[in-house]
Amino acid sequence: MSDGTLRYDWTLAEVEAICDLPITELIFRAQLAHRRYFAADRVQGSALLSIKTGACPEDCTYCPQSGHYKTGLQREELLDVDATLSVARRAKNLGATRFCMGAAWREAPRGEQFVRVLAMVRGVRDLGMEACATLGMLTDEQAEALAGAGLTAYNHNLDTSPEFYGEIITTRTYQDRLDTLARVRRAGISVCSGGIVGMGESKRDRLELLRQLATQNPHPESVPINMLVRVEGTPLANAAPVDVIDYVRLMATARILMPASLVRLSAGRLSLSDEGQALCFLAGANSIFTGERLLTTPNPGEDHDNALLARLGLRLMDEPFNGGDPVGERQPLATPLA
Ligand code: SAM
Ligand code: DTB
Ligand code: SF4
Repeated sequence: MSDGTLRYDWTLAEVEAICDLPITELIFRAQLAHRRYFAADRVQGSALLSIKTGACPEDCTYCPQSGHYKTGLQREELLDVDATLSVARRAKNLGATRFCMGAAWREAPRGEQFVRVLAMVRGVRDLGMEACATLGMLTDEQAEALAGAGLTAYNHNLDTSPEFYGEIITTRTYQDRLDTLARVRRAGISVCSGGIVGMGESKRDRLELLRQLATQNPHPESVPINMLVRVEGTPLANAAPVDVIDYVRLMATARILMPASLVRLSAGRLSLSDEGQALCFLAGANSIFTGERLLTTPNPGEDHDNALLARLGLRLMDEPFNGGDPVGERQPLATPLA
């Protein structure tokens, strides 16, 4: 089925067959794949900051920052560079090696605001951290400018399957997302792209999302699997909770399909028990968002996470992954198993 060799030609039937394996076999295979590319006791700490908050023109039904819904969120214009870098510095001191700046834009702006974001990127890199940004759609020129400023990765999620996408967002298309991802890749920036579960999508939609990601060549270097954070005022405020075992199966499937990528246990950890999170790590998840806030919603925070990692005998990575280089060498292999 897969021994951790990189493949880009997965069929949906193959993806389904992996996801449906007996859980013991599924986790075992995910572990084999994981250990070919990563140290199994290490998890990357990645910190998030919303650098521009709310009033977004897009209508993503999951998102508290969409201007289409009344979520009571305090809007905020683009932060200044110093404020951003002081948050990055604090995050670094608390163990994060990656800093992701998120903005509630449909597309990255032009002019002074974009220049300010470039300065933020340079500043984060100067701190010795990986710099990630998620600013909406990009032009080729913007992608090249971000690459020139040293941006390590660009986050742009496909969110779900092409078939379900129109149920979630009507103000842009799946193809728009793929086009921006292609621009990011062409500019030599590493790709962070994943999705959300818990929006009313079917199992097939979830697996098709993974297939979309895993048939890109190269694979996205980073794959965040968010569990929907249900926010009052959004159309998905009352969506049904996600079955934790289904979520774990998805993590393991992502790990097997894209063995060399960071699979991120991302938004939604407050809905998971410590045991649920432990299962996600067993399934091959190897990153968490650190700190008490995601972009606009709460996250477990340092004290809880330190206790959890200690209980599990896991440690945060202490070096930027890839040495912070866009698409450089992968982290040295953990002890090969076979
Ligand atoms: N506006 C840019 C965009 O959409 O690409 C960047 C910021 S946007 C908040 C980044 C990602 O956060 C979205 O693609 C979505 O996958 C995720 N996200 C937003 N709201 C979420 C929620 N309530 N629960 C889980 N993930 C969420
Ligand atoms: C991603 O996939 N998850 C992060 C990051 N990329 C930017 C964002 C999660 C946002 C959760 C809702 C919020 O806090 O606003
Ligand atoms: Fe805007 Fe991004 Fe939220 Fe969609 S997910 S409403 S594009 S901030």
